[in-house]
Amino acid sequence: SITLAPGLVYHPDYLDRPAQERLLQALRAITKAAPLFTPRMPRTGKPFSVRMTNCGRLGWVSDVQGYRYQPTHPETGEPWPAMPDQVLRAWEELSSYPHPPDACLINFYEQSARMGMHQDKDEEEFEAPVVSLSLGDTALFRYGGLDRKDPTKSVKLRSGDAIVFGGPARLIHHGIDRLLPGSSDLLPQGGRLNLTLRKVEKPL
Ligand code: MD3
Ligand code: FE
Repeated sequence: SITLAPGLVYHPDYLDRPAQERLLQALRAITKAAPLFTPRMPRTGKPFSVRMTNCGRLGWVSDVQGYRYQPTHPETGEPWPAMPDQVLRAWEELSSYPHPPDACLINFYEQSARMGMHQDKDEEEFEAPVVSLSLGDTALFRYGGLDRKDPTKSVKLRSGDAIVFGGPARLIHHGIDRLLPGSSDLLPQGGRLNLTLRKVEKPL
């Protein structure tokens, strides 16, 4: 693994190809039970270009009312599917955090999708890191500092890569500038899936 900044640890090729294929199969079952939805910006209702779903006890959603974690899918009203064992094992191996994650947000990027620079601060427990797993096309990931104006760096996130943001990196600004089309043959139709594993609530 490579430490890119204090608290920011990059694990290139964390999942080998068979592990990526197993995770993709698990995600197909999850999106069947909990279909991808199009989140909307608070107040304006402007749609995100990324579609999302979740697994685990809590899921992140965004609509005109705001950002929040909730136990049910915003369109079906059903509880989120369970987190696959493979995902729980990745958290145990990468997080150095002594409790299981509450939430796994699954982001799906089509070729033209982007995610603007933001901080992840809808959680209560900032002592837990966020663990990200990437599948499919390579993404150009940008990260900066705690201040929106801090200088930024870019790293390519490839299929099978993991990246962990903890400690002093937990609240940095970050986003996805673009995908590199045709960079992976994992997804038959192209595009990218990203999983972010989080502890949302303070442990008892
Ligand atoms: C840095 N997702 O879901 S993953 C997000 O590729 C999100 O879909 C991007 O940003 C994606 O909120 C980036 C890498 C990542 C995830 C969480 C972080 C970087 C982070 C939390 C804190 C700091
Ligand atoms: Fe984020």
